[in-house]
Amino acid sequence: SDGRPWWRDAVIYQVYIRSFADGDGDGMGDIEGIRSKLPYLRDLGVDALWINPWYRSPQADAGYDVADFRDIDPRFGTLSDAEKLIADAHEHGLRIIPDIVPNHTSDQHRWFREALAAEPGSPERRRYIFRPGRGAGNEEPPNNWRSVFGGPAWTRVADGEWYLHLFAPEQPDLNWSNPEVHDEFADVLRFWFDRGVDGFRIDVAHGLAKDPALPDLTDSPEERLAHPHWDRDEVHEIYRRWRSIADEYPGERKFVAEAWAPSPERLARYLRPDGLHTAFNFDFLKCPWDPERMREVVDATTTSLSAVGAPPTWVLSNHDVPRHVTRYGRETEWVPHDQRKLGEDELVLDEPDLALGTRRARAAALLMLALPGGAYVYQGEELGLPEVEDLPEDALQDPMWERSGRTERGRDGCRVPLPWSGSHPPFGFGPQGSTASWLPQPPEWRNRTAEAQEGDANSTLELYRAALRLRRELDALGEGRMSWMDAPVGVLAFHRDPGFACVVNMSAAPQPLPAHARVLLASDALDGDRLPPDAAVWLAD
Ligand code: TEU
Repeated sequence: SDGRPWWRDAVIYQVYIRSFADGDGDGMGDIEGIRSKLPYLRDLGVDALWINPWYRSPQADAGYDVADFRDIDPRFGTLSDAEKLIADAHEHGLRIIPDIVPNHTSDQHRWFREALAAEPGSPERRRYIFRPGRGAGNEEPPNNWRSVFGGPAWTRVADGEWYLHLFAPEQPDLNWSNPEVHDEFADVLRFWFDRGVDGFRIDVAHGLAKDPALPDLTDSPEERLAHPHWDRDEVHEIYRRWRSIADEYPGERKFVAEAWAPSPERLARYLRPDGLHTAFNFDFLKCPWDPERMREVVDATTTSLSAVGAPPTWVLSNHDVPRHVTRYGRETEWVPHDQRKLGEDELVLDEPDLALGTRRARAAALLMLALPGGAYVYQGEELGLPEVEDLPEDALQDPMWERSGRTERGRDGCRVPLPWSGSHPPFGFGPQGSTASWLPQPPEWRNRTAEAQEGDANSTLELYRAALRLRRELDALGEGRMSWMDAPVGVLAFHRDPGFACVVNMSAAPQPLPAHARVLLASDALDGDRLPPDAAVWLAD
């Protein structure tokens, strides 16, 4: 590399800790499991691991309800296990980026227990957002805000006050107009930077600031850009302080924001030399398999982010959305449940064509890894895993299932424990002899284990390995300039300097490849010298 910061084009692998690998046989992944797979991750060729919340937590929302930001949940290990993992990962050339959850705590956090025990108006209550209710006897919530998981965003406590929770009632929102909250998180960041972490993924980065007047939501067009609790101006002040803390440390520590911004321009506001380094590009994730829209997303992303000097990122899946093998195998476009228009509450889903979805997912991997900037790989996407859509109802654990009144099955289908080896569940998820896995795995995953794919040149695992190897070798795939090439309708083709091209065929017919180009890697067998539909190639040109 030419001395540019590592995070500008890093490939970051998302470890959903409870479903990655189970070191102690309790059916839930843990730090020891991650440690045992470091050679696998190094051989895959990623640069860093983002690890979902590992803090002490009652697990009401799979760890996004944090009871102690300075300790590890006993289900996952101990603080010294985490320190050992950070050191071992660094030995393997892998950086570690834990999740941080600043929008809310667990209702079991010391602060919230103190708030409940204290008087209305007390300093303990002012760490959260407590308000009297409406109506003569306080019996109505203070406003009409809704929880992302369904139901009102307010819960009433014994003395009649209500507290705000944009997510589950077990996740009370912190009050970011209180300086004590700022100081606490500054200290938590230092706690982990001192222990060697290379950055943080910031949960709900767009949600921390609330309009102090707590006005009702009106669904008016103005509200989109001046929303009472999403993407408000005040959040940027918070991240300026966080950036200055990160910059106190050597080694380019970095932040990635989980911010669902209404436009790429609004997303760019998080990304400044004195703000955050990167943010997930959810426009790319949400884009259906459509060449015009895909090209628009790539253009809008690169234009608005280069205007602020930030690298784009590309992400296809994570632990909150249906896996993209399944999304791309459907006619119906996937829309996040809280972004559906009124009356569209329930998506009517067609049966996915998983063979089609798999071909597209492989092509999408080559597209994503050839674009300028950084990329995220969600655990299991390198194995080509589809969404598990037939989990039995009594196995579902996502709070969204109950909170939505059982209308949203929730996010468990993308969180099923990984299949590593063997011919039947739990597919080597735990240690020798263990039969436990916190969600059941489909028996047909026997063909998708890491073991079954290793060494099979046609497997998705080997496609990812080959792509990541080339990405490290080719200068063009760092910050090499990108330019679109002329291409037939339905084909995305772009050049990266020097001497590299990527062609993605999103049309229904086989397409000729540019003359004189040498194929470096293909997501599918070529049809003579033509690129079949739903396939992509990397070329030396
Ligand atoms: O997700 C945030 C989240 O779900 C919303 O902010 C977002 O608006 C919506 O999904 C998009 O339509 C994060 C975590 O990734 C998730 O797992 C947690 O449940 C949630 O925060 C609460 O901490």
